[in-house]
Amino acid sequence: MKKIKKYLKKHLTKERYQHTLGVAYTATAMAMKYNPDTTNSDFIRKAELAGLLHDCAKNMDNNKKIRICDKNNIPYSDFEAQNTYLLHGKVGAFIAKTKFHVQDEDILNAIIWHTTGRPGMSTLEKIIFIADYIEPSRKPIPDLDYIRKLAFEDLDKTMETILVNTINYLQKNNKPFDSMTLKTYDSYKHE
Ligand code: DGI
Ligand code: FE
Ligand code: FE
Repeated sequence: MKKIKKYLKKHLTKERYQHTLGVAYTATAMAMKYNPDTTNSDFIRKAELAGLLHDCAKNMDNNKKIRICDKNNIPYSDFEAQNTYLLHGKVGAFIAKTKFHVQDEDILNAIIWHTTGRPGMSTLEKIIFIADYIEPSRKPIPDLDYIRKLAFEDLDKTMETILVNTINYLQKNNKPFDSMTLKTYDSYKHE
């Protein structure tokens, strides 16, 4: 944990580091609420680690992200190649695995999918996706305090609400959708 924090402090802006700590402790609290096995705290520790690492590649140079993907056979779509900030999840998971020896697939998937989500997300994936959106230093977003309460009541309803908000935000700002964002939205909107 110390080594990871040192790396993050060095590679992230001050604001991004602050956000990262916020996601780590929000995810920790959510994991306490949704822990599937209350005889131990493995799940809680996983959430903290995934939260800490989710944006570890966020401030990386765009060309470097592409280079890392090419060199390590990490596939990406044309859309991701054009909107390279979407790649920080995949590259972040690669760093988690190679630099910090994270082997747990659930943690790696939570990092990979934290921006677009995906259909059929695990509880940990949902927690990181949601914690990213609701952590205390997030700048005001519509319905944020309603979503913060909902996050501790119903994960799928929270997913749906965040995805509706994100789609609306992208539409309003004429930003193109990643196909995975739409697939995720479709899969949660009727639940
Ligand atoms: O890295 P963070 O800023 O903490 O959060 P994030 O990784 O969830 O990224 C959030 C941004 O990603 C937000 O501005 C919305 C944007 N985003 C999510 N899905 C899509 C998207 N942007 C585009 N262009 N297309 C998408 O499908
Ligand atoms: Fe992110
Ligand atoms: Fe984030």
